[in-house]
Amino acid sequence: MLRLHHAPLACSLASRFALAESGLPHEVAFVRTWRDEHKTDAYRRINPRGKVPALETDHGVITESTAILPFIADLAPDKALLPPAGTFERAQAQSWLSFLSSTLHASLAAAMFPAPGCDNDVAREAAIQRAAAAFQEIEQHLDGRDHLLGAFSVCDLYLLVFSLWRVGPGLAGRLPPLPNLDRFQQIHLARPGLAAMVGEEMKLRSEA
Ligand SMILES: N[C@@H](CCC(=O)N[C@@H](CS)C(=O)NCC(=O)O)C(=O)O
Repeated sequence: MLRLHHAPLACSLASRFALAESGLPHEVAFVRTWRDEHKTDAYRRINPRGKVPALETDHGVITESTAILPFIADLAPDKALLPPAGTFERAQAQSWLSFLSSTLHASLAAAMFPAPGCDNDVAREAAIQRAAAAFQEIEQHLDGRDHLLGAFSVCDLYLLVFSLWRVGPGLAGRLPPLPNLDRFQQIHLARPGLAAMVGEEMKLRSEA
């Protein structure tokens, strides 16, 4: 059985989306980060880094979205959530996952939740500029396209989460217009069940 440890509306939402799209049997364990549940000894036994996502599998725990998303895709080959391993297209998928994680996510996190010592206007503005540049690159790529790759993949689910974050703390109204990304968000949120998950998680977060 797969068990995803996931904080509502966090980056781990991409893994929740991917599990739903895979059709694999799974459970979702919500981690209420606003109650510091990710800092408890019990959670650190699952992921010593105290971060989400963490995916419990029959073989052990996998952390990091860029490992979890391909793992889920490979467990459900009939759903074609990623191109087959060993192909050029798979390397392109890996490239997008890395860019989304190490460039887009990192800059958005620095803008929304600055580390101690970086909570000042200069550092925040620099992070917003880095996020805007990453979004701008994606915006150009999406011109005339509905997907990051040639077809739907977990890369789209990962990008969908960061697209939703655009209205998050410290970011709303600070990014340039991104009409291709708006269209992308609308298309992918319309996939069965995804908008309902976002609604459920917004309710959960409203208790924060
Ligand atoms: N590179 C990791 C990043 C994980 C990460 O930063 N998760 C955030 C939520 S988006 C988290 O757990 N934050 C809690 C904290 O740092 O206290 C991944 O993509 O899985």
